[in-house]
Amino acid sequence: MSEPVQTPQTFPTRIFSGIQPSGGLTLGNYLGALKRFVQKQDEGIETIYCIVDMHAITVWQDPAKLRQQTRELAAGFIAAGIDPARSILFNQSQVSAHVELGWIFNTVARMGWMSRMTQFKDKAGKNSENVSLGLFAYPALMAADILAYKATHVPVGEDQKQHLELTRDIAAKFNNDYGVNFFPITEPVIEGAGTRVMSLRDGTKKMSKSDPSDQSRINLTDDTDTIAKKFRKAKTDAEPLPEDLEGLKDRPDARNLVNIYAALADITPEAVISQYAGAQFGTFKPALADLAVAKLSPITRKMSELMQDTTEIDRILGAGAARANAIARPIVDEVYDIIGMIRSRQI
Ligand code: AQP
Repeated sequence: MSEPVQTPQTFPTRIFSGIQPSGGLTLGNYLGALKRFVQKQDEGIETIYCIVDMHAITVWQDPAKLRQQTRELAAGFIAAGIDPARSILFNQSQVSAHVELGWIFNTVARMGWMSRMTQFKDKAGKNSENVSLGLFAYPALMAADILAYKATHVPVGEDQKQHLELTRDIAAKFNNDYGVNFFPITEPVIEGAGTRVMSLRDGTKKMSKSDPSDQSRINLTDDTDTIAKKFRKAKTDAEPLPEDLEGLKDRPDARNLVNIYAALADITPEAVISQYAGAQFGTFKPALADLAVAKLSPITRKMSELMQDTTEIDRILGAGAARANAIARPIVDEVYDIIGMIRSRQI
């Protein structure tokens, strides 16, 4: 074990989170992540937001599409309210500290921990012999994304909770193995009614940008008619909305629509139920569609305006990457010192 290195005992509040450019943004990404990223920025906390392109390639990505999706995601961040002057916004592959620390964390994380990750099991399915090694190692790189900035808080959707627990285990094991208090034990921030937006075709399955069925999700690029149509066709049951939330217990599709309404309107699911108790879906679905259109269409419009100038988007990502690198580089250099790597190269 190496000589303990002097490190700070407390960690200033710093938010980090990321989204993969593995498809277009969905309502799930917006309510579970993006909307809350903006809130954190507007609370005046230091916020670092990353388009995690190195994660996206853990499943096959067409190069031209990946470029397009990365720019579109950047446009989505800005259109939703991320201000690149107040938050750091960049794409992961422009800051090499992520993959460097990711490799080190591959040596810290245990096979047993990684094997328990349910997202890998879900994504690999019956095909686990044939998926990439990167898909399996994904959560160690995610830990590196967060800890390269010593981020103390990570706003995410419910689906990322287990990966955040792994990040905490990796930080604790690193600190313990090397006798340091170098990495914070990061807190997940999972708040509000939009932390688990479900598929519109199956209320027990997460809404996902890579679901083969486009009807299962609302995309941030969907036009007004498409949004209305998707909500109209969303799977529900024949019962009206109940008098209280308890009445939604065994009705996942209905519960999902109520949660979406609550998250879009910034009210609680209880408040939605008290407003719509006894209403048929023939009444509730159009109201939900109207609300979604009112909230999403200004973002969609702004996204398409921003996409007119991709040079400017690339400039913003490059400038964000330089700021991100200025934070992460010294942290990862210190990690090399802690673990005993010789660092004598002059240039
Ligand atoms: N359905 C969801 N409800 C609430 N939050 C969600 N998030 C994703 N889906 C939902 C949150 O969005 C952030 C970015 O997720 P990601 O793109 O990095 O990966 P993911 O969680 O795997 O999202 P997708 O849409 O399902 O992507 P694919 O299909 O490529 O795997 C995270 O904070 C996530 O919690």
